[in-house]
Amino acid sequence: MSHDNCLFCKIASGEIPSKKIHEDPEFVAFHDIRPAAPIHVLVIPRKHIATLSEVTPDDAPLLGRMVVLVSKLAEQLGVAYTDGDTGFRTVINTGPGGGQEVYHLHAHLLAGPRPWSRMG
Ligand code: DGP
Repeated sequence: MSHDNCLFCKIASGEIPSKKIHEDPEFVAFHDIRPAAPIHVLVIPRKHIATLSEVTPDDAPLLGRMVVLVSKLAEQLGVAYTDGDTGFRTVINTGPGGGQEVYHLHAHLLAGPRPWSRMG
């Protein structure tokens, strides 16, 4: 499950510290160390999947639950879309062409008053 020398596997296992806001048997969510927005959380599966380009149909239920978790966390953080100007952005960078830096699948959850420094 865990890949040697994968930063986010080590964060998921607790070997490397992070500011976690959620943990369950399948997923971990923690604050991005280099926030691009007032709220910037990363949601990762514990399963090591390097990029979105290598997911298979077998991963569909896991990815579905991951997106539902992003929505639930947005609600907990007080940024769910209800009405007016509320809401958040979800980003999955894939490969060098997509600006991916860490090769363990992760969804960025970004929110808060603009302007944002990156991804904006
Ligand atoms: P991406 O470019 O999509 O691969 O985003 C990787 C993000 O991971 C980037 O926004 C910075 C964040 N990051 C990198 N190293 C660490 C770390 O050690 N801890 C935490 N919390 N975030 C990290």
